[in-house]
Amino acid sequence: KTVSVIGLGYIGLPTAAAFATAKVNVLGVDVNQHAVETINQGKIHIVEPDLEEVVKDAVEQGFLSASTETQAADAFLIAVPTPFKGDYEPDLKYIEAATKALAPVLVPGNLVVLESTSPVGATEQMAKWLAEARPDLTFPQTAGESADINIAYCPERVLPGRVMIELFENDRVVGGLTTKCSKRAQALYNLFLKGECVLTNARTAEMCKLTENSYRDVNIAFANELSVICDEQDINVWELISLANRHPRVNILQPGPGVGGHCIAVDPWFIVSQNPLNARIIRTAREVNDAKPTWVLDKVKARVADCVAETSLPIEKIKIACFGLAFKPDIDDLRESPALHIANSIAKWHKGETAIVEPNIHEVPAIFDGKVTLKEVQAALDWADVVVLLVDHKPFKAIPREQVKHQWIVDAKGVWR
Ligand code: SAJ
Repeated sequence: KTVSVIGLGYIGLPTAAAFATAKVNVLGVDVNQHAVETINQGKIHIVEPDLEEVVKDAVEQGFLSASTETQAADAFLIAVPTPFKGDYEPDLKYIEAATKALAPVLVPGNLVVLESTSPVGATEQMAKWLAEARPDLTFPQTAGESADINIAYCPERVLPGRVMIELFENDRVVGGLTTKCSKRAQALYNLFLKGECVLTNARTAEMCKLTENSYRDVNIAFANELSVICDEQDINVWELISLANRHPRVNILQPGPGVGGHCIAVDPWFIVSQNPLNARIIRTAREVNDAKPTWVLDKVKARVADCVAETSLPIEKIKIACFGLAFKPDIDDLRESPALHIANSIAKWHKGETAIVEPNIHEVPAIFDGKVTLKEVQAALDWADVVVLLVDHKPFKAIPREQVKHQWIVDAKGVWR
């Protein structure tokens, strides 16, 4: 049996590696020549703990190889990006391109599984594209259970940083266009899955993925809204939440500088764009979370103004240190990071010096245009007048509160409260 994984990014590559650990022959396909060459050398082009070892072993043992060309296989998994186009509308162009590249190599008996986060109906659309490209084959939408080709949707739900654990252990939802499609996809994932593979239809599986990330977004928005309310009311929101969470049926998440990453800030819009009138809480949650970085930035400006007023120093002499750039704690991933965005806005706005502290990187990111310096934790604390905590990285949490003697603090994560 051969499985072809189309799209070798944050989801596709770990999934390809997972199949290879089950001694399945995996052909990875990606349009990125560099990624393909890197993988064929047993290396990886993304950052994810424990992935490189698994890819190296899989390539050395001959179970995994990569190519820019789609080739024949028994099953195909599509894990390409689904970005926005225009006004938060999902863009299926990469799914369409992958589908069109795959259509010519399809043979009766093949299974095609879509993994990309998708709006409801995307799997049916993919099946339509395949049927148009291959009128000589039969598909589930017209041939039902007797179709030549089986088609299903199976979203991933792994947490970046824990992918090589969660990929095996999490339960998965599989939604086929027919029952046989679901069962074949289930049998495929069961080759490596330790969690349970639960069956439904394609539309429910698509909505399930969007629902999971919207649920988290709405709950983070609740925490972020509370943080703004508590600031006005002179209440420590972190103390408040820890007290409220002592109620047996209350479990509030943590406020922060905003919501980053590539999923939680994106997927709810897929629901909103398909249901503009009904998705009211989901839309508002997105707006609340998206507004948080500007709120934090305004707090920083206010603290700097206080510092100017109280020290009588000109603003050019005020030194600001921003702690944390990553989109969440203890990772080096800066993509779609509210902390990075806030630090960059501070550096652009501030007339004096700005420093950044990010223990998980070694160079100042290009986005800062040379306007900041990268400092060590203690050096930055000793140097700065105003400190801004944006990410609750472990090394920041380890600093005793007495060491942060600064009078002007903006703490978006409640670490130095
Ligand atoms: N955040 C808060 N407060 C919290 C929790 C998170 O502000 O209490 C922020 C984080 O700092 C970060 C953002 O939310 O900026 C998202 O972080 P996350 O850890 O909640 O999620 P991701 O984006 O790393 O991964 C999510 C996961 N989804 C859910 O937990 C429902 C993961 O399981 C999905 O597979 C992933 O999205 C995805 O790829 O869809």
